[in-house]
Amino acid sequence: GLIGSTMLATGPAYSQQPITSQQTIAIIPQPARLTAGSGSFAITAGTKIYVDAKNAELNRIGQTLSQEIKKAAGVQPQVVPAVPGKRATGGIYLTLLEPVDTLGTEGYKLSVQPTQVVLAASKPQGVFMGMQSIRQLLPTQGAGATASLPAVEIVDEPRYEWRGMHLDVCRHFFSVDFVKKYIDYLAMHKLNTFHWHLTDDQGWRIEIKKYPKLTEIGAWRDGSLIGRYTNAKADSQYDNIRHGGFYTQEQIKEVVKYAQDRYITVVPEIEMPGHAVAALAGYPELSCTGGPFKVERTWGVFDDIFCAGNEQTFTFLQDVLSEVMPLFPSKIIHIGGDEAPKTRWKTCPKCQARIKTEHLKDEHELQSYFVQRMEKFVNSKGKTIIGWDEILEGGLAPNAAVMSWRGMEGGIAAAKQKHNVVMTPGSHVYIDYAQDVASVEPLSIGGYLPLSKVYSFEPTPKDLTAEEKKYIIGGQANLWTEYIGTEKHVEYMVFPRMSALAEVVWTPASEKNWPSFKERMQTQYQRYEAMGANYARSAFTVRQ
Ligand code: TNX
Repeated sequence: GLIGSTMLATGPAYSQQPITSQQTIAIIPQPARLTAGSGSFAITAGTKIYVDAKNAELNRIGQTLSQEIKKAAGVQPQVVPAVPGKRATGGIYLTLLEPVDTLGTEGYKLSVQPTQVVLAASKPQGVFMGMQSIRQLLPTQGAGATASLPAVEIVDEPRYEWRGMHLDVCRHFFSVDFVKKYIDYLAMHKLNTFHWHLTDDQGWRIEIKKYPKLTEIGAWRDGSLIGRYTNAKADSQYDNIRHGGFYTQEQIKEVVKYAQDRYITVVPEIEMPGHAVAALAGYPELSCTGGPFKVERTWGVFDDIFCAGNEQTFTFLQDVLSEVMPLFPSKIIHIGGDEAPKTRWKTCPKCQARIKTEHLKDEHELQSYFVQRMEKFVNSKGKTIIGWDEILEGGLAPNAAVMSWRGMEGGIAAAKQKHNVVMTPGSHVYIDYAQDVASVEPLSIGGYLPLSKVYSFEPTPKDLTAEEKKYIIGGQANLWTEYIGTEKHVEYMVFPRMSALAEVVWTPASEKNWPSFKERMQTQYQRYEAMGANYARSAFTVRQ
């Protein structure tokens, strides 16, 4: 049934190993290559962080490391320019490799010896990733004067280029400060893509100057549904508490800059043609019926979507994207595409006329026409699109990437058609699902998704050819927030599953090891505690 994990029930018993220096090394995600050394590097009041002179990025990374050391060790190392060709004993060196190494954009080498620490990479991104590993070598609680780093040699690089976490800020709104905190969480897990779900039926969350009603009207709803997942509309089922909020373009820029400083790409999602009721509440003329509409107070899939027969729809969406795209340096823009019922299009004269004039077979091809038109526009601005796997129906737009959420099948089909794919199957990485039996967990959607199942996720399907496998660019976990209205609840849902995801998308498959992960998680929990982050203690519960 839903609860029961054969992996947990029949997996090898993990025997306690004797305590060695190796055991104090608990890095998540597990690095590609790691060899424990002997002894340790002592952090003292005199410890300095040396960075390549005049490299602003390395200097910034050095400052971050210095603050992290302060938290763990009580002393705050000074960040100073390195003298070329000279390495002082007792120094922590952050440096770029010359000539550029084979480690790629995000790879790094870290050598911790009793005499010095050297973190080297081809790019500052790599140094940033390595810095996250150094953070995890530090004691989890303030160890004061005795703080040290265990000796270790690491050569590391990520398995996938897209290592994503999604956050739905539409079903419930979350503040700029919390979004930044979420980005910090991604960074410490060496994740590099933040998928920001900005528009949906229950709220439009991004300021668009040309269409002020999107946020004046679309960002607010009169109440939320209390109780189980249902489309029931009885007034008594709503809390009648006005809920909402949105981000100004200035705030969006601030978040994007914050993420950029942490080498995280923010991918905005603007949903079309479905999940559009909040937009239609402000601009009902973009629907097939003309409305009127209210921002939805409940969850689910709604029949009223953008009208594909109406030229105004395309003008509107192009205008919206024209304001959105300059805010996000990301080369890729998410255009949604999921769960768009064809009910209205079937009876809409303009949509039917469009099907005729464009020689389309049916409404699925009409959605494909819709997406292809939007793709052309996005491509003309030098960017590309990604959409949920429904965009395969009726024919994939020529340059579109696919986010496969209804299992892996959509992703497999897209890879075979030579389109890039991000795997986010509900079965393994929908972290809005419960971490234990429903009776002991907060109300949620979707069933049981234990940590072991997230950990067992394999983004690249085995039955693809080597050539097809190249199109699987990564994996992502999604957090939909129908039932998640507080920051603490978001943290509860993402932790510890974010750690499992990190290991899925960063660590080579050969180095993944569930018993080792479980043991390293004991230290990771202490880090969560030190950060004040909420997490599900139920996550390791074994159910059979
Ligand atoms: C399906 S995943 C949706 C979301 C819901 C989610 C709940 C996807 C592309 N669409 O609108 O929030 O299920 O798990």
